[in-house]
Amino acid sequence: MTDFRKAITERVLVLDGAMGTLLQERCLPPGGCPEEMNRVAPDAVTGIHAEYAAAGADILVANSFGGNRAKLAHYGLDSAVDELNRRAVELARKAGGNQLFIGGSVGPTGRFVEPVGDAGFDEMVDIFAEQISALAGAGADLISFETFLDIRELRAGVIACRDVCDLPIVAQMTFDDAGRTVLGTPPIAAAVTLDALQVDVIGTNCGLGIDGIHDVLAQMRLGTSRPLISQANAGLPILKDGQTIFPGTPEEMTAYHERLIALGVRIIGGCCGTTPEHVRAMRAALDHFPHDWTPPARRGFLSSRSAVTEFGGEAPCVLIGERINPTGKKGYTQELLSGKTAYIRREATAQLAAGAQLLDVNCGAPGVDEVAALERAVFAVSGACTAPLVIDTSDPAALERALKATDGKVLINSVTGEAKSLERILPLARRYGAAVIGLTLDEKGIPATAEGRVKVASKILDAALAVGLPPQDLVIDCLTLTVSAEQQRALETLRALRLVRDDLGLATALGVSNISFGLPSRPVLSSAFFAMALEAGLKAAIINPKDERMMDVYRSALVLLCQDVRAEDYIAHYAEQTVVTAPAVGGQESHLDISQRLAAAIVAGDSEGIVALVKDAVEEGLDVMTISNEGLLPGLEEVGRRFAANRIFLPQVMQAAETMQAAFGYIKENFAGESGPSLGRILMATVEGDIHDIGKNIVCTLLENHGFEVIDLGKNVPSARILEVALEMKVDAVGLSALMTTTLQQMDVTLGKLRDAGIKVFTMVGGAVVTQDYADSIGADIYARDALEAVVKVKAVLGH
Ligand code: THG
Repeated sequence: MTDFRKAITERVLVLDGAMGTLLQERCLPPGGCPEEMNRVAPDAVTGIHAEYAAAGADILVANSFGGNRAKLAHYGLDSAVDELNRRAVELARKAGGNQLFIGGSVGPTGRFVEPVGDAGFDEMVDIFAEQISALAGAGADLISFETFLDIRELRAGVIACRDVCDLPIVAQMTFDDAGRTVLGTPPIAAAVTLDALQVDVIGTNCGLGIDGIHDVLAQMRLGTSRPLISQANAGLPILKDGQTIFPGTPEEMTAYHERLIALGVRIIGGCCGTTPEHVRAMRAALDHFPHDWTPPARRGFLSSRSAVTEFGGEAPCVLIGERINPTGKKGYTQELLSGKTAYIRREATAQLAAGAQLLDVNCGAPGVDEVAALERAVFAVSGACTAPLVIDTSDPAALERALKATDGKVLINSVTGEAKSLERILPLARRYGAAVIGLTLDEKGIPATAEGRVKVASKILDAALAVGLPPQDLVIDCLTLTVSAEQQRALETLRALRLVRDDLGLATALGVSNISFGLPSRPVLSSAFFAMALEAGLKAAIINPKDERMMDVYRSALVLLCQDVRAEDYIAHYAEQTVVTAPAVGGQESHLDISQRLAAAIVAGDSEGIVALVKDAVEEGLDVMTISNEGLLPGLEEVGRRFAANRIFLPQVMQAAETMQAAFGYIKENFAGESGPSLGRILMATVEGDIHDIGKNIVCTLLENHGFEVIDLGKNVPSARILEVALEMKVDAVGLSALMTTTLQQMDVTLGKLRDAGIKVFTMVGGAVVTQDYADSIGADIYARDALEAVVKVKAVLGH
């Protein structure tokens, strides 16, 4: 059989259609375990594979999607991981023989990685490694990650896969019609992160019809030069006579083939609702087009969970905020020693507001446990903002912990030309999918001349290429030394910038403000050096963006270097501004009244400081109703507005909710009975057969924060139980959640039973696959597309 990696360069392959929906029609009982069918109904599984093979599929995907230990545990099958995954591959192989490629399917665990959830990163890697070992051991030709919503969980999966085998990796996430995963990752950020992990094929499955999938892939193409995969649903599900129907016809699904091929899609398959009939049509349609595709040039990007920043190449110099660094900062050093994160979160947002695009995170100070501190800092910065990170440490152990804690593709700061450093750091960059700054110094120190530094840079480049890092992911720091010591070295640094760019073709970085150590009026000198370095082609500047002199130079230089086209950014910034005022320093919040400070703390997610603020408010004579209605709730409403405007994402909302809970926890404990009457009692549940509950849990938290009493029945809840509790507890509303198309009907069933029993309550439905149309069709009172909308709508009917 030909090699899979070679095959996708030669032609576009057809991957099969849905497994789950067909199993349900044929053998899978409601709420049953799909992977168990590999044991109890092997002929049905092989039969489905055989139909896809006959329809012309090149790749058959084994029935192993939920075959990880965490998922199988819901059915008491966690000890059968090896058996069920092996059988999955064997059954597909039986139908496909050696002519077809067999893909091992790997889906999410249903758990979330800390700090969002309770699963450790290493634990996640372990769970995936167990499943993938079984799939690889049984002879799978590739591993296909499908339907991931959490980029960090997918990172763990890919890393696990690389640990246990060298099979080709296909990595797919699922996006909603607003263009993000449920956890806030847009297609381009997913593409950048997965590209850095060096998977073979990047793409998307499920969630959308072919038109939406095409748009997602067009976005992904901007962030990667790798082959793409398309697996659309057969349209969006509609409900007809109590059955979920996927209305997409084979013709609709093939209408995008030409555009997909032009984008570099090298595998076309289908997700929910796609049948052998669709696959036959996809195969036939492919014969109408040439399959040639030339990958675009690779560009340099960094990513966070929710955003990307381009660097190097044609992109203008990026600004890296330097202020999360204890050098010369007593307050921050103190905070590092005490394990707190308020300074970090405040400086993260302040530096971005001032114009930084990336944030350097440095926790190295005497007496600080850097391994723990750096992880804490990464979580804190990721929770407070959406900027990609630069991890600044010389401790490899701290670096590795931080690399596990990050959500995207970070820049490692740094490796040196010393053999020991190259050996330790570069493999970490490769394994965790990071770019890296190379410092031009080696065992002999910093070369005095520009030529000497280029020589070290060249050695770092060779070592990077040898471990498989692409040159776009290496940035050379030509090293700024203070001009007060050896004056002529500043010129050597500037010369080195040009040589590294012209002779090695690499991007360059500098810690610009080092230039002025030991001299008065440091910003004057630093900003002049900055201007010269920008002209010499500097691509990444580590600076203090709150220093207006530096920002003035930066904005001006971009105009002069033709990188701010038509001076648009310059004009936007300076047109209105006649007098340049100094930026506010420290204690900016002191002029706000206490209610505004409470609201600001909720928005900032300051879960550590909120209780002290509530105490201050009580001391100022505010009663708890006022604290809640004029401080905390307006803060949460602002969070809602920012979320709706795509300015913040789910992790930030959760951090705000946690802050809210800390405040209410304190109030409940100390002022029982004073916080006012409950706004209503709401029963919440994920319906039977569905084991997803992150969305529902967020709704519960926010409803509680807004003064409702919530009875949370958890996940996989039978309709009879919902009925019983609704009656017994006299609830005012029932909220139901479902994340899978296969469990949607349970909503209809449950609402029907409530009506039949004559229980009059407001009903609310939500979840990834639920739409307003569906909610209307089953007679639900409220449809909410996210947790904040749920709160607004419930308040409108129950709250006063
Ligand atoms: N190259 C690379 N990384 C680096 C540096 C570099 N990381 C660290 C450093 N150099 C860049 N970061 C800083 C951070 C702080 C200061 C300078 C560079 C600084 N601090 C003031 C002091 O020490 O007096 C305090 C100023 C304040 O309070 O804000 O100047 O070269 N790759």
